[in-house]
Amino acid sequence: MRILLLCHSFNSLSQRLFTALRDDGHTLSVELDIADNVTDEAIELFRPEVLIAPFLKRRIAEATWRRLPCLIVHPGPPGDRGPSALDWAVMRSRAHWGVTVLQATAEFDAGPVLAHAGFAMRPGTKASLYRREVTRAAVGAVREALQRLPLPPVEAPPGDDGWQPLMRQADRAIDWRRDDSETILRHLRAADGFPGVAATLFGQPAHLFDAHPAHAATRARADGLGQPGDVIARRGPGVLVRTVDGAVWIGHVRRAPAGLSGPDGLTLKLAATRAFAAECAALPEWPAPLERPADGPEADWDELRYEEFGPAAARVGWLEFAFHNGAMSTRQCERLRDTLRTLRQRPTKLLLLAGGPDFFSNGIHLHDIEAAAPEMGLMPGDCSGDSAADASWRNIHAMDDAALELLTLTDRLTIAVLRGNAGAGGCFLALAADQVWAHAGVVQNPHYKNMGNLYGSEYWTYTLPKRVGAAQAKAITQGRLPIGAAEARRIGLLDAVLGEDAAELEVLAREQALALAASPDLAERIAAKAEQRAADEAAKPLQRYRDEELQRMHRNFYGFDPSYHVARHYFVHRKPHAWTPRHLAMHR
Ligand code: COA
Ligand code: THG
Repeated sequence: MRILLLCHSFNSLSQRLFTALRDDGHTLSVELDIADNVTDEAIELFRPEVLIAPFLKRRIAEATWRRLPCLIVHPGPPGDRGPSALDWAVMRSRAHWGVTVLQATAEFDAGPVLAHAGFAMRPGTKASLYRREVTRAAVGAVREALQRLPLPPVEAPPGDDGWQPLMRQADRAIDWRRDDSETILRHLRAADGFPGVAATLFGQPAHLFDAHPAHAATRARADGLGQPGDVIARRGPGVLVRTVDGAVWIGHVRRAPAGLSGPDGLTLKLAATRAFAAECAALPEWPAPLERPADGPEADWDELRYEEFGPAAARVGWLEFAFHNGAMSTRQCERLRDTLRTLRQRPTKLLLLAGGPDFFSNGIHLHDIEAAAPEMGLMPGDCSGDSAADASWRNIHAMDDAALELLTLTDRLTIAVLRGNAGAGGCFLALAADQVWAHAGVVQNPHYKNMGNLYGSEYWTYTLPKRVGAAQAKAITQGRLPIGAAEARRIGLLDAVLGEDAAELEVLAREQALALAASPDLAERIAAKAEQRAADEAAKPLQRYRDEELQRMHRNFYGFDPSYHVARHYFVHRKPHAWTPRHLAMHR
């Protein structure tokens, strides 16, 4: 079928559907929801048989939904309607939730239901549930809905939720003096990644994000310190806030209204320890041990976590780096690099790099970089050559240093395990490992050009052509399109697709890693890897790849063309697109 995706932005769900439906053999094109006449024009040009709206905030015009079937993907079960579906589900601690594919009619989300799929809820953030459970269910439901076309709509179980209004900050409010940790966590999870919960921190207004429970040891240590609402310690990006019954970690905040403010009057989302740097200076650092279990009494929250398993002769290391939104600031890159250095001492045969549960990595931290730019006036390009360029330069070097640790770890095998999506530099960080494994739902964007024509770094000019060949490397980087797991496997960007989601992948990756670490030819494989690396180094040193890439990046950051600075500004402030990028609007 010819399918037009109409979306507010080409977000993760839209990208997943785009890759899945193309895999199924459909012909896809994308139009961003800019104006009704632009949508009309897209329909004229592309002549789709069906329009799918995976992520749409505006009403589809009557002339459009009368002209062709328009399928709305709603992140709620049949009968549920409204713009804050998942927020309410998390807030109300619903045990099960779902996704509905319905036909657009005059009333929001009230049209005939074509398909729906359910899932068990998990104590994660709204954004995490959206990227994992909702997205997986949506792919299934959309496929089912397409098979039903042009049949009459299916019978759906009558929903009892009905219309739910837009959730307001008043609905999200927390009271440090009254609410227990569970309530605070629930409210913050329902508001994460957007819009956060308006509250106070250090007695100052801020929107809070990225909350995590304090585990047993931390709670014991916090006992008796400060009053509910007081910040008592710091760790990584986050601060520890006392609650009436313990404490919670707050990883990220948007301060208001002082400092650099975006169009919505709030500052950028930054690590709490950065946004409140002055206030945090006096706080004690309460580190968590790097090596610790994921759950149980010894579990604890931090960005990095390491564990080992397997017999002494076939030991496997598992390193997680759960950086919020997969964005890696200079500080985070340095922490990863230092951790990789210490792990060289471990007697492992295999090191698995498991990234975060929602994202593997999205490369350099664009919000952190933007925060280095002075307040920008009418000309966003004015900031080229200022401290945002310096911050970018430092971040790229730190990212390269982390990739280099992997590339030069030649006395064991390394495997990137993609539990979530990867973008830009994050994809090439994965390619610095010997193998890349992912589950079927992982979408990668292994290119840089969408961010103001960045040239790219992370030794991609070494790793990408080596893996996929020069022609395919060119097609990927010029094409700028998201690549699903199946296609990535076909073209050699992935070595294995294990399981349907992150949970299945985690189990299968551990099994396969143990088998690989115990395989009789492992020593041979490691020797071959070291030899290959030495031969590659002799042919062209890694430093030269790095220098050549950085020469181009220097031009992107400091040169005459401000495209990168403009694109970054638009990205971090979520400014709406004025037109659909041409690599997506294929009909144009
Ligand atoms: N730096 C800072 N923040 C980033 C980021 C980065 N590199 N990549 C993603 N994010 C943030 C987004 O701002 C957004 O923030 P929010 O929680 O406030 O909403 C969140 O992560 C999710 O991003 P979003 O674009 O909504 O997710 P998605 O899954 O729909 O799309 C990408 C994923 C990778 C296509 C998109 O995030 C992207 O283009 N990222 C930039 C990649 C890049 O150019 N990196 C720099 C070059 S190395
Ligand atoms: N029929 C038609 N068009 C549609 C839908 C439909 N467009 C997309 C829409 N479904 C997806 N669902 C919703 C449901 C409610 C709202 C938006 C999208 C909504 N919006 C508020 C408004 O427009 O005033 C504002 C919400 C906000 O600010 O985020 O209530 O079924 N034809």
